[in-house]
Amino acid sequence: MEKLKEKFAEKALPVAVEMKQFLKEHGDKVVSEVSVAQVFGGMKGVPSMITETSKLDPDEGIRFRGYSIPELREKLPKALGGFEPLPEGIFYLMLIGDLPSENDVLDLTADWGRRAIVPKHVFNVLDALPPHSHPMTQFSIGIMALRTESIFREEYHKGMHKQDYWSATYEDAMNLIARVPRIAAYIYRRMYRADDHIEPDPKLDWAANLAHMLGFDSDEFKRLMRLYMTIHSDHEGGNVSAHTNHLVGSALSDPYLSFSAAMNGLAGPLHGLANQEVIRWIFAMQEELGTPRPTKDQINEYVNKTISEGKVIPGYGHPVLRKTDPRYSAQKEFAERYIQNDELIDTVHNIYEVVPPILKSLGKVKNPWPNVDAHSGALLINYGLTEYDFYTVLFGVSRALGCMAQLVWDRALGSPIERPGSTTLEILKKKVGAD
Ligand code: AMX
Repeated sequence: MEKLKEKFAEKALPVAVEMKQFLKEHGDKVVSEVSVAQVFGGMKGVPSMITETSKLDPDEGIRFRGYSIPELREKLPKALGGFEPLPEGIFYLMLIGDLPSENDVLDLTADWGRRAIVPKHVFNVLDALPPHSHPMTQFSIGIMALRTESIFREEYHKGMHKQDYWSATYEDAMNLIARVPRIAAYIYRRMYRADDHIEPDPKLDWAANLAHMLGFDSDEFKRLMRLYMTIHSDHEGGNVSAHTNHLVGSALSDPYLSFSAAMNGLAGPLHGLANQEVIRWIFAMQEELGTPRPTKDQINEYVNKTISEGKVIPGYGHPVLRKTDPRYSAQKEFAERYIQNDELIDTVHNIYEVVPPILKSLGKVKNPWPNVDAHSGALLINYGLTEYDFYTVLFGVSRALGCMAQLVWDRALGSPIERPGSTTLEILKKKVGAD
């Protein structure tokens, strides 16, 4: 068995035993009560699943196995001469629970490199789609086309013992992570670079290879991709994409089915598509105002107009967070370090000063602060990746790290099929004594 897989088994299998014992002893204890508002409000704040990879604090933001984003930017191994963490490191941390060594991430880069070959039929399937299909449609279909390679599906069909589910899931997870950058880059080059495709470079790390296959070979863009892939990878278990991945996986659908479904959730404008919507909204504002650098007063007016038209301000608000998203702050720091005098980035920072007071004044928005998507597009545009309807695919490539680490854990812990209860208005009325 390969080293990482062995390490995972050593870590996860005793946790599965511990969890069973914990359940036996404490299964009937009550951990929370559910209010009527939570039943109607998308189940927010109801603790109802186990996700070990990361935990979201409303005020502090995400912690991956206890480490905040600033801590990870310092502690995770970096590429030679690089400043940003290698996403291989965050995957290792999520999967194993400990910080990786330099060698651990080098091993992962090499392993994913070996697994990265995408079969020809996947490209044929993509080529059969109209070129104007949204990149997320193509991405989801590309992942489904890759399902022919599922080891879990094949082994299940052969009658695999349930104690081996995690092992087959691990193989699928690693193959999927290794292959999605190639699918993403293929979609990009097909749509925007006249089908002029670029082969992976086996000397490059996972994120740098993605940059290379997209056609962006500068060191700075590779740094951006390493940061981007690290910070978008996971946001605990309840967000739409991670939860979909977990839910679909709970039916023992293989990782390709689960992850493709997760990507369909990520493609919604209230979730991952917000990164394209932010840029679309800023461009529409610049066009309407006739300036690439609107003043704060002009932004104020445009924000109010957007709200009065019954639309949301993309990139602002969050179902859990109640402060500025540290993923926003990490990208702001990146911009301040590498990019000076950029009209779009300055506008993003001016929007940050204008939007929160307006959202607060509405009296109903629970979190007026920016989320990860408020900043990411402006950085990509700066480096020439201007085709903003592609942005959610980049988010999706990164999310493969978290979703796959979560799924391997799910199978190791023997997570059962998920089946929350639903109720009716009539039943609820009776329960609370309302006529
Ligand atoms: N602009 C305008 N109104 C907003 C708003 C925003 N950015 N965020 C929330 N509101 C409104 C809601 O639409 C809702 O209005 P309603 O009562 O009239 O329907 C009200 O404020 C209460 O909403 P909430 O409890 O604060 O938010 P939520 O948990 O229901 O939704 C989110 C969270 C992210 C969907 C919402 O803030 C939003 O639509 N933001 C813009 C889209 C966005 O940036 N999404 C990306 C999130 C991060 C990610 O997943 N990538």
